[in-house]
This record gives sequence, structure tokens and C-alpha cells, in this order.
Amino acid sequence: MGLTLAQKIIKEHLVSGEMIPGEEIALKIDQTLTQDATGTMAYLEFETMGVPRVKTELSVAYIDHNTLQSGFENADDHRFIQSMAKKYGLYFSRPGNGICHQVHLERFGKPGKTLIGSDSHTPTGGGIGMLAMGAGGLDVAVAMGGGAYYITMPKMYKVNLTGKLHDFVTAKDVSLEILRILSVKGGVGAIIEWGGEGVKTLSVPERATITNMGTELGATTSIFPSDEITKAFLEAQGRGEDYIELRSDEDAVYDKVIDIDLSELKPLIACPHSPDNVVTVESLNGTKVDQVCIGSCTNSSLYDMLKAAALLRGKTIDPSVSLSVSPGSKQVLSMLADCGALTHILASGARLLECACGPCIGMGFSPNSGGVSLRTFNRNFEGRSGTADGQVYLVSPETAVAAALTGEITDPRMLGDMPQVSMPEKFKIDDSAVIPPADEETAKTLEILRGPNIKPFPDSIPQGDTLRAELVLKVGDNITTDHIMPAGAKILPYRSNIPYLSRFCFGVCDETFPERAKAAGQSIIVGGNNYGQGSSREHAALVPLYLGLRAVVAKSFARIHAANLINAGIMPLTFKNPDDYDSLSQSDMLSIKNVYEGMDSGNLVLTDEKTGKDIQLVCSFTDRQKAILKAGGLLKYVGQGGGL
Ligand code: MIC
Ligand code: SF4
Repeated sequence: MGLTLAQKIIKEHLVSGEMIPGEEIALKIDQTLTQDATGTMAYLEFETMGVPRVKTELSVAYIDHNTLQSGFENADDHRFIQSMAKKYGLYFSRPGNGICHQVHLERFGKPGKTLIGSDSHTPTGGGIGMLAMGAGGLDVAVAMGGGAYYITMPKMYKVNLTGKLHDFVTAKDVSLEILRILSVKGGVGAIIEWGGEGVKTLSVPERATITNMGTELGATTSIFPSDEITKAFLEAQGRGEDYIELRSDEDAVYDKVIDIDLSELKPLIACPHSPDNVVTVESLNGTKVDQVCIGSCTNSSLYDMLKAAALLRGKTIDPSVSLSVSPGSKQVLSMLADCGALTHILASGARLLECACGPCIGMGFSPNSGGVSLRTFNRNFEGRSGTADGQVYLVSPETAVAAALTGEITDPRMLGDMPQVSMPEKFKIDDSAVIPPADEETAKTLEILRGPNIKPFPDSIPQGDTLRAELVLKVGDNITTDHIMPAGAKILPYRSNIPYLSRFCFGVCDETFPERAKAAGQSIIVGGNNYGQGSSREHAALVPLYLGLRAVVAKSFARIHAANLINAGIMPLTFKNPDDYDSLSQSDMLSIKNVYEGMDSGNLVLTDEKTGKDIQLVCSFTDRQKAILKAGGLLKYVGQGGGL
């Protein structure tokens, strides 16, 4: 039986385990990336491990999220990360050099390599045939120290593309179409491979848009073959030597095959507040728009920006709309400037933002009260824009420009003819904003520079044999990490200060949560399906840990968050019978006895002391996960000799 493309890369990197879906496997990791919002914590964790130098082929520390610097906190954290990178052997991408995923694709990614990043959109690298996955900061720290990355062997899904996209229909619309088909939990436990004849019609930036947004499906990752188009892209980046050809075997077997005819797609739009809430743009034609944002790691490539510039050329945006444009990297911005396209963008009335995440994570440019904001981003979770009642829609750059010009949601096909955009033969190569590490001898003499915002991370507690705790919060389906631990300009600077962050935990759902959780001492949260979807931020586990969380009982979990909970020593448990969710009420006292025996058998019993009802739970922990929980989290487990 032949292998899929992802199975081939997994096979080459398999350290332990069997490639049977649902089994735990350990992978050797070739490359890592971090960004600053998760990086400070990841490097503090790395430091605790006592490894003198990173052991990967390449590790890069990016600064792209926390670039507002409204106080000393961000600048201090940047300086800390820069000093860590220099001493421990990492490349440091300076603030302004661009969004980690865009820059990594341009300058560092290699087909056939494994990459983990402390950011959920790391699968962007799948656009050039990498096996690239988002992970918690601690998992990235372990990989930097030479440890393997543990995942559940995924199922293999294939999306078979035929046809060719029409003008004004884009890779973003392909992403939205697959979200419409599969939903935000449809990819959980799977790798999505994109194949078929239609793949040849998609450029690398388009492929990367699709693998980037595959994260919103809950997929472990998404990947495209590495072919002539990948080769041309790498050559244009002056990295032809990094190319290898990679494709699945003819007789590879997939657990699910989805067919999409690119020629049949129309411009699509995801409505508030979920990326899978997808309808056609034309069905919303005429809806008034207040704000439009073009950028983010999903749609900030040179290709996207050139298209936007060509459509804006010679026109002025509607007076009622505010338009922001944030190019994904310094390379993109300087090439836009060199070819004059930047002038068309600016002349249209757009506001140019720096090459960073910016509005995507609520770092400025929040919409007005109740404002309708059309964004080329990948997430529109409630409150993420920084405005509690903002109505965020996700669209392609073409649809974004159409709305900016007309002031209303407008099917971009109404703009007339699509101007032809040609890509340069060679990208402009200037890596001066990437600072290499010091050599090993010099590194020994270097000091790490820390600011007062860095507070110790919370102490995790070994899982005992009995757990008695209050049900402090009961939430519904698809709770995102943005609900659990919101981001945004006011909170993000405190990513290395867990006590301060804890004041905002679950603020979107219930502002009383932090106080109540603290008062309860030990607590349990009950959730619905897909608990913890969205980002890789381990803060969504570390902050609840600080507030006393010991277990989450849910109908199902998102992959990275479940791993982060275990790494923090918190048990993610699922209902055997999802209907039992209904019988539990907030503030019930719950207990679980014989935890160790239950972990071994895979079944635990949760007793609701108020009603006396016994509820069957499933816990399918591997031996390693049990050991981590019993040790009180991954860091302690590693400290006791496990892991690396
Ligand atoms: C996001 O898009 O939600 C983030 C901000 O990039 C996160 C990482 C973080 O919370 O720092 C992610 O996607 O993992
Ligand atoms: Fe940055 Fe937004 Fe991409 Fe997250 S999704 S890495 S915040 S641009």
C-alpha cells in the first residue's frame, strides 16, 4: 500500500510509535519557530531545562505580535528573546521584519522537513510541502532541546482539486469552502492533503493561504505537494537548493476524500463569529461596512498585496470606510515600494500598518462600536478584534477591496475586469533584519537580559489519586482560546506575567470567573464540543492552572489545547455519554476517585455530590501523558529525567 505525502514525512521522522491513526507517535523536529506573544514563556521554559544550545537544524525567534510597545513590557520581552536567541543558537527576526509564517515561508521553510511553532498557524509551511504544526510553547522548548514532538497519528484526508479559479475567486475562498464543508471541528485528528490536477493552478502564496487557514478546521496540519511551482518559488527566493520533489503515492489510501471543482467556486465570506459560518458574498451584497483590513499571515503575501494595489489603483475608498493594509514582511513591503504598487495603495486612502499581526490579534485598529469589519484574516471570534460587539467577517483581498471602494459588502465580480498581476522572477533578498546567533564560545559569556514584567510561571501540581473540586464554569461548544485567555493590545503585553493575566481569564464568558475560581481553590470546568479551539497559546492552560484548575470535562477537545492542558498537569477528560453534560450545573461539587486506576483502564467516574449522579468519563492518556500528569506537568516530568 502506498503512502500519502504526510505519511512519507512522518515515516522519515518517526522516533517512536506506530503509524496507526489514534496511536501516539513521536517525531524528530528539524525546525522550530516562536513568536513573541508565546515566545517569552517558551524561552523561560527552555532555560529551565538547562540545555546549553538548541539542537534543531534551525530555530527562529520572531517578533511580530507584540509590536505596539505602549509601555516597557513588550520592549523588555523583545530584548529578553533577542538575548536568548543570541546565546542559545537561534536566529532572531527583528520587529518589522514581518509575520513569522510569511517570513518563514519566504526565507527558511524547506519541503520534507518537520517544523513546529508556538503559533497555531505554523501549518502555513505546508504550502511548500513541509510537515508544519502548531504546538504549545513548552512542546517547542522541548523540541529545541532535542526532544521529540508527540502527537496522535492523524487520519489522512485528501482534498481533490479540479478546474481553475475564476477571476475574483481566490485561495481564501477555497479555505472558506472547505470550512463550510467540514466545519471548525471537521479536521480534528486529521492531516489535510491537497492534491489533484487543480493544485497545478495554485501558486505557493495561494497554497500557503489554504494551509494557513486549515488550522481553523482543527486539523493537525495541511500540506501541498512539493512540485515545479514550489521549485520556482524557492528559486525566486534564491533558495533553489532547498527544493526536493514530494508527492503522495498513486495508491495512497485516504480516510476521506473531498472533491472541489475550483471553477465552480464563488467569492465567499465567513460571518460573525466563526470561520465556518460561510455564505456567498453576493448573498450579503449591500450590507454597510465600517472598516476593512488587508493583511495577517493568511493574506499578506506580495501576490495578495499586488492584487489589492491593482484594484485600488486610481480609485479612492468610500469616505465611510477605514482601510488598513499590513504587508506580511519587509520583503513584501519593500517590493511593493520598489514597483510603485505601494503608491496606489496609499493614494486610495488606505492606512499603512507595519509588517506585523496588528489588528488580527487586536493590536490596534479595533472597529467602532458594533462596527462591521471585513478582514482578510483567519479568525473572527467574538471580541478578538478588541471591540466587544464588533462584527467581523472574513474575506479575500479582492472582496476586501470591493467593500473598501463601495462602503458595502460587494461581490468583487462587480468591479469589472480583474487587472492582471505578474509576479517577479526574483524576490528581493535582504536578510539584514535576521540576526544570527553568537558562536558557541562567545555565547558562554553572554548574559540574558530580563525586565520586571517577567514573573515566575505557576507551579503545576502532581495529579493525586482523588480529585474533589467545584464546577466553577460550564460553557458550551467551540469555546476558543480567545474566550479562555483573551489577547488584544491591553492584555498581550503581560504574556510573561501570569498573575496579572489571570484577571482577564474567561472575561468574554463570565467576568466573575477569576475571583470565583480563586475562591474555590481547586476547580473543574465543563465544556461542550471542540473545547479550546483556535490558538496554540499555552497561557490558556497556565492561567487557569494558576487559578486552581485541575480538570476540564468536555464533549471533545481541540488538539493543541488538550496537549497544553496535559503539559500544565491539568486533565482533559471527555464524557462517555455526551448527554451527561446536561445534568451538571455550575457550582456543583464534583469528585473523581481512584484516578490512577481509572487512567490505566481509560475510564473514570465523576460523582456529582449535589445530585449523587455518577458520570462515566473517558481518558485515553498514553503512558507518557499519565507520567506527565502524575509528575505535575511536562516541565517537572522533563526535570525528573523524562522527555528529552
Ligand atoms: C492567534 O492567531 O490567535 C495567535 C495570537 O497567533 C495565537 C498565538 C498566541 O496566542 O500568541 C495562535 O494562533 O497560536
Ligand atoms: Fe498573527 Fe493573526 Fe497570524 Fe495569529 S493569525 S499569527 S495573530 S497574523
